[in-house]
This record gives sequence, C-alpha cells and structure tokens, in this order.
Amino acid sequence: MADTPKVPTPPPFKAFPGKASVAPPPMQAKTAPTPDLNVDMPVIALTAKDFASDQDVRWCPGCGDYSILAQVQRTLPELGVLPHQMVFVAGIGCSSRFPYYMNTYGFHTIHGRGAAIASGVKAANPDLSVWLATGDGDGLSIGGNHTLHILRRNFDVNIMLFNNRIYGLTKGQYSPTSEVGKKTKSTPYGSIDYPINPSLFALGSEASFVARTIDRDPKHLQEVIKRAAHHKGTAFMEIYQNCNIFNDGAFLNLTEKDVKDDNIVFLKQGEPLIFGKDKNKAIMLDGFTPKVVNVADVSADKLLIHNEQDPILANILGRMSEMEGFPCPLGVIYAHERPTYEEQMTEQITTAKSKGLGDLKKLLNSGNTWSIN
Ligand SMILES: Cc1ncc(C[n+]2csc(CCOP(=O)(O)OP(=O)(O)O)c2C)c(N)n1
Ligand code: SF4
Ligand SMILES: [Mg+2]
Repeated sequence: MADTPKVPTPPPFKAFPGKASVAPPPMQAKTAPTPDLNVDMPVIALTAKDFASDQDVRWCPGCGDYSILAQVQRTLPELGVLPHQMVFVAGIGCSSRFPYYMNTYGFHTIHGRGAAIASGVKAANPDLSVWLATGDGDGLSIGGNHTLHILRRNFDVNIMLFNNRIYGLTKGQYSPTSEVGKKTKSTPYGSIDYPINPSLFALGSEASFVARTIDRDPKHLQEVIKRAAHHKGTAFMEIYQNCNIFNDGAFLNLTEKDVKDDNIVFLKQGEPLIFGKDKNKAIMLDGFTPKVVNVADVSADKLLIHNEQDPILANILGRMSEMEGFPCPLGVIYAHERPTYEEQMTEQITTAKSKGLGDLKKLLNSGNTWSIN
C-alpha cells in the first residue's frame, strides 16, 4: 500500500477571528496543579483501588455499567491526578449512580441537571478535574438543553454518556435513543419517535471533542477515557452500554465474535478506515458520500484517511453508525481545541477587577433611567 497521505489542517474557527486552529495537544493530564503541600514529594503510584469507594455497587449483575466503572478506575491512576482533585457529577439514572462508587468528590444531583452543576463546579474551581456521568435519558431527554449548553460553552469537563437506548432505572421506558418501532412499557405499539444520535447531537452542539466507544471493549474504552481526560475543553464520550435487564442485546452486532469485525471500524488519526475480519474492506468518499470498497480494488491514496480535526468528516462519521451496510465508527470522531469557558471567564473577571472597585449606586442610576410618576 502507498504511503499514508498527510492529514490536512482544518481552517481556523470563525467564532474566534484571527486565532489560528490549534494542533492536538501533547499528551498531558488536564488537571489541577499539584497542591503546594505535594511539591517535591515523591509521586505516589495510585491504583484502581484508590479510586474505588467502599459503597456496594447496586447495578444488576451483568450490567455494562460495571465495565465502564472498572475502566475509569483503571485509567485514572495514569493521569497523575489525585482523588481529592476530582469531582464526579451525575444526574439521575442507573448510570448516574456513578459518583457513589468513586473515591473522589461527587454530586448525585437532580435528573438532567448534572451538566449545569458540573459547569458550576468548574467555574467555581477551574483547578478541579470534573467528570459527568449521564444516561441517554438523563442527558438527552430532560437534560438535553443542559447538555447542549455545556458542550457549546466548552467547560473543561469530561462527559460519559451511557447509551443503553432505554430508561434503565425506571424499569424500561423508551428513551431518545430508542429505535423506531421499539416496544416498551411506554410504547406498547412501538416507538414512533425518531431517535437522536448522541455523537451527532454533540457535534451539532459545537463539542470540541467527540468520541464513541463500547462497554464490552475494555481496552478501547480505556484509550478513549484517556484521550478525553487529556483534551482541554468539554470531552463528550458516547459509550454504548448493554442494559441486560430492559434492553438486552442492543449492541450485539458490535460485540458478537462472528460479526463485530464487519460492523466496527476503529478510527485512528492519520490512518485509513479499514475494517472486516480479514481487513479487506475500507471506506472511501465519493464527494461527501461514503462508500464501502474492497481494499484490493482501490489504490491506497483513494481510501478515506481519518482526520479527527476535520468537522465535516466528523459529521460523516457520526452519521455512519446508522447507515445501512456501513460499519459503526468507534474512537475519537472529532478533537479540536479552542479556548475553554473558564479560561475566558477568568480573563474577563481579571480585566473587570483591574479597573478598580465599581460603584453600584452609580451603575443603577446610569444609562437609560427614568422616573414613573
Ligand atoms: C424530574 C424527574 N423526572 C423523572 C424522573 C424519573 N427518572 C429517573 S431516572 C429516569 C431515566 C433514566 O434513564 P437514563 O438516563 O437513560 O439512565 P439509565 O437508568 O438508563 O442508566 C427517569 C425518567 C426523575 N427522577 N426526576
Ligand atoms: S436496569 Fe439495566 S442499566 Fe440499570 S443496572 Fe440494571 S442492567 Fe444496568
Ligand atoms: Mg439509559
């Protein structure tokens, strides 16, 4: 196969006139600076156990949430962030029980409002490493509005959206990601709601990082968690998760040994999208339309090369998961840094403070004021 073509640099963001696009950051944990007390102290090697709380885990046996929890706890020691520098926030749902099981600070908040609370935590103390656990119901039904706003604001928060395509905690009602025709307790004749694609929702909400992964692939899950942790800005992870009680087998096409290789394409920056049991299939673009081709029939320079900084390609890849005859892209779909909300907010506060103390009475009586007789 010919040399892999160079990945083009995307244009700068129009929302930040004059600022050039930002190259992917060096792998460096985005976290709190080491507190003064720890300066010059030897680094303590933490393990997964240091991030696990003493609470009994109350998920159903066999639930995919166990794997997600285990991979988070296994990955965190590598980030160089101490448990007391982290906050896990959640709304309500099975997935939202996550903070109980973490030996970090945590908030189990109200349904759909985790994104707003996580934004507040980050605004109040930008040095904390803030994580949000949410579900397809919590984050995209009642909390859809809050999810949208945290994404466009770009707080440096890591969001894990557990997508099991069902309301698990409330015993099996349909969710915004349930497929058309799905029969549940609240859709006895089959759902007539068209489902949301969470990764596309995140892209449409101007997320600066969007990745997709799955509970049954621990290694991939860990890689995605690590990438999200290193991204400066809101990192949105859609995690396919099996609810074996109310929606068992929702992702069988991506987990069954005999079919998964034909149904998944793993995204790797700068590499062609090749998939299939024998690595004999690939994706190429015909204009903006993706096509599945046989590797043997096409020259290597015609194959689609992954560029996680390309927003147009991100939309094609986000959509591909539901296109008939195409594999589901797993990995980092989009990663392109831009200034975070808390950075800009701090800058504005500093500028305002530099002007000295204000006069509230003068302010209230300034501008267009009038008296009512
Ligand atoms: C204001 C409010 N409305 C409704 C509920 C009931 N409720 C609790 S969890 C939930 C849905 C959870 O689904 P999801 O976010 O997908 O989480 P999962 O349990 O599937 O992980 C609902 C509707 C609630 N707790 N509060
Ligand atoms: S109801 Fe489903 S999502 Fe909730 S704990 Fe049980 S298996 Fe997991
Ligand atoms: Mg759910």
